[in-house]
Amino acid sequence: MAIDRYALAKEMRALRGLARDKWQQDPLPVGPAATQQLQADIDLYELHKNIVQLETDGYTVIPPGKAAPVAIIERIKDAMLELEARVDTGSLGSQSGLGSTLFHMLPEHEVFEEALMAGPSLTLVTYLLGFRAKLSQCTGLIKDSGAPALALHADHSGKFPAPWPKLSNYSVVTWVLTDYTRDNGAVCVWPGSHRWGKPVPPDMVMAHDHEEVRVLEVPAGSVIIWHGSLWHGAVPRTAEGRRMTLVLPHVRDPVQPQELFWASVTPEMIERHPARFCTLMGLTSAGPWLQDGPDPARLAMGPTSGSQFE
Ligand SMILES: O=C(O)CCC(=O)C(=O)O
Ligand SMILES: [Fe+2]
Repeated sequence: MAIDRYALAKEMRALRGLARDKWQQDPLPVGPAATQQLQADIDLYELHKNIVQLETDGYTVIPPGKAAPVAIIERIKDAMLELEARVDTGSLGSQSGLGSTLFHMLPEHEVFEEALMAGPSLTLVTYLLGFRAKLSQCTGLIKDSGAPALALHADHSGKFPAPWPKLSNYSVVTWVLTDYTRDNGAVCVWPGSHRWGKPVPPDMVMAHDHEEVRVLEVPAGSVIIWHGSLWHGAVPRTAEGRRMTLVLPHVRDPVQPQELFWASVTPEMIERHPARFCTLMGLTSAGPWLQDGPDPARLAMGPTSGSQFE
């Protein structure tokens, strides 16, 4: 049976109405005001070195305790393990390079909202994708001992045709939940590759040992963020035990997110966060729409001046 499009439009209108009310108290900036607000946030959280590293290397790491108190890490892990026990991840295969994968976790536990809204990481999302960035996935990765390498790739691959523009359109925020070492199957990156604007050539996808590839040996609690054109992957997990990771990819305003957050967000979730949460959920973007078409009030919330930080 088809989805009732009139009922769906009505439900979306109600949620978007809540988003519009939030926004009226606390609108997101456009034009020079967006740049000024971003600069103020970078100063507030002392992220200047991270911004330089995003420009030069295409990725950066926020140390444990800076994005959120370290206690959040155990709470995220507990929520993921509880979900893993409840959800069937078997078909996805824990022996793939991504590990067993828990999709669309946001509505399952409030701790994921806390991670999403952490000021320092969200500021780096703004730097890469603008204030109107939307959450694209809230996904958990669990890799067991013996998990193979994840092939080198850029996250823009398979989404946007190359040559890719200078700006990122898709950026992953990675919450490292267990220590990353080479034996533990850490993420690895090719610093500076984000400037080439092209996919990893087929003969390089398993070049994890190339001298330019850097294994990110960082402790649990670190938060990594990268530009969508950055070449990265993961080395195999040879150590005992499990590697756990929360990945929060984000997209720019006009890009379609991979997970349907507008379909699972609740009025209670909207109520407990600032207006920006509604934008992350896709509730202030012009689309998607049904027979009701784009609401002019929502069009007015969109990016207007062409600034990369809107
Ligand atoms: O944590 C990993 O193994 C890398 C996952 C990845 O490539 C990504 O999140 O874009
Ligand atoms: Fe990736």
